[in-house]
Parts: sequence; C-alpha cells; structure tokens
Amino acid sequence: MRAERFIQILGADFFTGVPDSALKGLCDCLCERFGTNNSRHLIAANEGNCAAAAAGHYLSTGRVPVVYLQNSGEGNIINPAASLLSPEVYGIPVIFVIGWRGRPGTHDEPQHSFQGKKTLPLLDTMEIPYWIIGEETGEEELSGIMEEAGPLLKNGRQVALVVKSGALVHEKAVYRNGCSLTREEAISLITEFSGEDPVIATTGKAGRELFELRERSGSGHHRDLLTVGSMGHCSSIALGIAMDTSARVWCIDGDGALIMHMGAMAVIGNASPENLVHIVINNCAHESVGGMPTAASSADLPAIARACGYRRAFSADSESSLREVLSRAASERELTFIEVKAAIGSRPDLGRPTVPPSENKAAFMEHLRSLGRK
Ligand SMILES: Cc1ncc(C[n+]2csc(CCOP(=O)(O)OP(=O)(O)O)c2C)c(N)n1
Repeated sequence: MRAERFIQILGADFFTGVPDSALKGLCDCLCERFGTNNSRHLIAANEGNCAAAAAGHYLSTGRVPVVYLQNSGEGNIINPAASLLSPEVYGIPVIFVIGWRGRPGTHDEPQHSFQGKKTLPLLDTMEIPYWIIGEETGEEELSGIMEEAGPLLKNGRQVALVVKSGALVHEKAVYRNGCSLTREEAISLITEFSGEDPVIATTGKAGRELFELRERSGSGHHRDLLTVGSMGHCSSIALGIAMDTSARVWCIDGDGALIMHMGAMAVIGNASPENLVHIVINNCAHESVGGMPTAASSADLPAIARACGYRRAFSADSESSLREVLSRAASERELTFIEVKAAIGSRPDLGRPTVPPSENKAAFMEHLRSLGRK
C-alpha cells in the first residue's frame, strides 16, 4: 500500500516515532509531507518519549495520535503504555504502527529474531489488540480494521498495526547534511589509535563497518563489542567496562543512539572513568535505517558533554582534525568526548557481521581478561 494512503486511512493529525527500516516508506512519506519536529510529525529521542508526546497531543486536542516504531522499541513503550496510556490509568488512545523485524519464518539478524518472536506476545501481555499489515493488505481492508479499532480507541485503549517489512511504500528519500568525512573513514581512523584497546560500537552500520574494517585488515574481532541491538546503550556498556578494566575503552556512538538515552552522559560524567573515550559519529541522522533526521542538528554535543562532567570535549569534521584529537585522547588519561561531524551514507555493499554475538562475547571477554583489571 502507498504510505500516503495508509496515513490518510489512519486519519490522525499527529505522528511521532523513531525511524525503522521496515517502515522506511512511511518514515520517508512523513518527513516529505510534514517535515520533522513540528505539531504534525515528531521524531522523538526514543519510543517511550513518542508514547508520552502522543499522550500530550491527545490531552491537548482530544485527537488520536499515531506512534511508529521498530519492534526493537517495544520495550521502550512498555512503561508509558502500562503506567500512562493504560485504560486503568489515564486511558489514552494511541495507534501504534510497529515495524516487524525478525518475523518468524523470515531470515533476519540475531538481534531481531528473539524480538521478532516476542512482538505479538508482548502486545497480548499488554492487552493491546493488533492487526498484521502486509503487502497483501489493501486499502479497503485497512479501512475495515480502523472501523473495528474505532470503539476501542474511543474507550481509551491502544491498538497496534504490526507491519511486515516493505508493506508501506514511498519514493526513496535522500537525506544530506553537507559534511564530507564518512563514518567508515572515521571508524578506520579510530582503529589506528585504539590499537589493542577494547572498542564498543553502537547499533546499526557503525558496528558493521567496524567488523568489515577488521575483516579487511585481518586483525580479528576480539577487541570489539558490536552492540548489535540495544540502541542507545553502548556508552553505558563502555562505562561498565571502563570502571573495571585498566585499558583505555573506546566507545563509538551514533547521534541517534546518544540522544535515545542521553541520560547516560550525566552518569558517565559523574563517574568520570579516566580511561573512557566516548566518540559520537554525528551525521544528524538515523543513517542505518534510511537517514531520517535526529535532533542533533540543533544540539551542541561537546557542550552537553562538558556540562555533564566530561573532562575534555572536542569536535572534528575532517581527517586531520580527527587525527589530532584522537592522538590526544590516546596519549592522555581523562574522560574524553569527541564529536565527529560525518556525512550521511554508507557503502552499498556493506556486509553484516559473520561472527555470532555469543562468539563475539566470548572472544571479547577473553581479550578484556588479557588486558587486566583496575
Ligand atoms: C530501540 C530501538 N529503536 C529503533 C531501532 C532501529 N535502529 C537501528 S539503528 C538506528 C539508527 C541509529 O542512528 P544513529 O545512532 O544516529 O547512527 P547512524 O545509523 O546514523 O550511524 C535505528 C533507529 C533500534 N535498533 N532499537
């Protein structure tokens, strides 16, 4: 179905979400039609924030909002769904549109397969009725679903449309930001300076690029934890490691992920491990799922880091400036934040990690042991 028609049939005037590759057609259509971060369309920090913003919209307009998310974000909506939206609390109607990665019977990455199996059972547990939308779902069928959903929404219930990959189509949007350094070039430079130190990469293509760089150089994968899922948490994983390990720990974050759980920065700054280097590849986009904008374009990330207690915070936008700050980070021991202003994009032939997460974990732990504890 055309995403445009899907939006019309839902009949909402407010959409908020975190972008998803399975919902790319819908995300591109919303960005093109409404822009972002205004009263019609908000790309929020995380899916829980979307549920809350949707509640705000309902409270002020009485109109039913739409929250879109990848099923990875289901966990993030559980708390507001249970303690804010629930008919047993405020009873706020919301239409969830959930991209279904890891759908049973299809092949997907390990971080999606368990969540894929639990997508519908979680909705059952939350007493949220759902309908499945596939390529075969026509406009009439969707209109029928919305008619069925109407009385539930009127009674302050939430409903979900669980969307199979590619069911909603739209012309592919291209997102640009004027930067030239690529994420892959930045990661390659980081590995020049990180040597044998552990590297924690964020969810999405950053980890895939790191994996391929190590493949190409034949240097093995034992230094790297790829954080294939758990978006927004790589800096907290790095914090947990840095507090125990004597080696310098390099965290390669993304701006979308950083913003998703930005509260971690306050805790990292407060704990201030002297051996942590927190690098954010800032392309102002959720590049891994299509390039839709994040809120980073209006945020001064190094200033936020400094305000949170990071001892040093830098910004680099070229190979030479990045080299300079990486060399400082590698030679001094102080909690350091580095923003790398990067282009939106990646190689079309970028592969996926061929080492399963369990093997990655075992080799990584062995490597950490060899580096010694604090
Ligand atoms: C909780 C959760 N929500 C959404 C996703 C889908 N997702 C995977 S990567 C990604 C974009 C990450 O953006 P950013 O951190 O800026 O890194 P970039 O892709 O730009 O390198 C998203 C939204 C996810 N994996 N988990």
